[in-house]
Amino acid sequence: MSDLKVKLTAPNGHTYIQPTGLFINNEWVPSSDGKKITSINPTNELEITSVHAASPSDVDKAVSAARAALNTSSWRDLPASDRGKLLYRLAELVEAHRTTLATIETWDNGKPFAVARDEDLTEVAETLRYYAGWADKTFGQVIDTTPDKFAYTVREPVGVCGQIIPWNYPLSMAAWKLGPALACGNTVILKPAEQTPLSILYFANLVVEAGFPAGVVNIVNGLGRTTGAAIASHTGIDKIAFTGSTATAREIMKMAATNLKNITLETGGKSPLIVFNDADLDQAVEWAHIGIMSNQGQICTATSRILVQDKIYDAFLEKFKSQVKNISKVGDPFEETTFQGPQVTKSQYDRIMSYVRVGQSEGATLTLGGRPFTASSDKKGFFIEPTVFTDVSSKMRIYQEEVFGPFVVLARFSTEDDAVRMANETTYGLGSAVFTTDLVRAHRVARRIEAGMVWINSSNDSDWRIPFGGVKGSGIGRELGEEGLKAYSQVKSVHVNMKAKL
Ligand code: TXE
Repeated sequence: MSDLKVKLTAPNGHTYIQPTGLFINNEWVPSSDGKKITSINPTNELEITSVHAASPSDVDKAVSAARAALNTSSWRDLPASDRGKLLYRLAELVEAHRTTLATIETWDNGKPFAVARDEDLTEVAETLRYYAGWADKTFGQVIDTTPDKFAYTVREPVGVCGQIIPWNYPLSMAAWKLGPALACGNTVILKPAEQTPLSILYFANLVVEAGFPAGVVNIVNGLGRTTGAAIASHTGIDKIAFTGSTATAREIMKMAATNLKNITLETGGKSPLIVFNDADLDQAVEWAHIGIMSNQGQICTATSRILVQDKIYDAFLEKFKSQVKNISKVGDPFEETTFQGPQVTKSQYDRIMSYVRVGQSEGATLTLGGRPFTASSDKKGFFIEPTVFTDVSSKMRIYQEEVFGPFVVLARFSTEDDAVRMANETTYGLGSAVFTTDLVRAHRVARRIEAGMVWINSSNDSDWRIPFGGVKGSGIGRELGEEGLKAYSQVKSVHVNMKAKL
């Protein structure tokens, strides 16, 4: 087998061929400088395999391929309905390869296999299908002005799009970005996160099988500061879509300024979940648990601050603690009953553990967890006990900063105004949740919260048909839904003068 693919057997016994090269122009190629990145299994800390890492000159090649594809008739002149058919076929192939894709995702990322298979992969296929449907439904308007004149608008692709994605939902993040970009006729250079480079390379084979012309989708692994920076600053790229940390988003904005790239950014959050006295307590507890402990707490919209009204605070805390103890089964992600696998990397694990120390030094009460979890006799793997801090105030770092783990803080409030003030006391503005049985209050509070998304009586409900994104330090622009198309097409106005003479 060449250096560009390798036969692997995952811990669940599933054997498959893993591509390891750079995917440029529908071909597998090695990196020009021979550099590679190694992928580690977070469950046992063993190496899975290494993949090629793109140098700036490899990024140049990917940009040339994407630019050429943008201007070839097999893509440029492809009827929009046929673009939709390609996306639809890709969605079907994802379904057909669901087990392999979910296996790779769990092996590389550590998320429970049942979740990868049933939730992530469903989302990938449905997102691609959803945008397949939009491909021939994005068109302009006719605008009448005077009897002699009118104008029409045309929705054109933005061009070559650089897409930089994180490791918490590798395939879903790819689908969120590829779906609207391809539906609108763009070409793409996608950079997966260096922590989870594998599943998207397997997905690339499906792009070829679906029939996408060469150069339309290019996938280049590599480190953020080299490959990512080469994409963000490349003057041959017209748009950057990024999901990741706010700090990196700031760097990307600066680099994207080189040629005034169109940008969309989805960054972190410290989303509040507010529980009022009149809430259905059991429901609030269940959703609060899902909202922070799912996906090992590695969700940008995780409702990581729980604000509970005075009268029910004690009852809520007791029920929440027992929910965490009973439901958050930590362990081998390939076991069907596991709720929480390992954190994705040692550095994320260390970061979360450091926040445990921060919380303690700030005087908050460590009510549950806060320790490494031992999943196997060799004590390997980046496992953490689900962690709950109480007696937290808004001045504390653990109230303000994104931890990105199974780590939640609880605080109490008295009035609705207090709740809204405390919810908004953050530089972030991504998600938020409100639990109440008072319909009027639910909608009133939803409007007052500074966030891109509000869940009434749920948390972290995400759906490909509904716009997703943040305000304040949580990002710029929206993904998913019809709104998500706006980031990937631009409007040209054509003025028509029908008057024969001036
Ligand atoms: O993120 P980075 P990291 C948050 C979360 C997490 C923290 C750090 O709080 O603990 O960020 O995670 C690429 N130019 N989120 O370090 O660095 C990088 O290669 C261009 C929230 O993993 O932002 C990867 O592909 N690209 C988040 C992507 O950016 C660069 C999900 C994300 O990495 C780059 C992940 C550079 N200079 C982390 N530096 C969410 N919103 O869901 C890095 N990258």
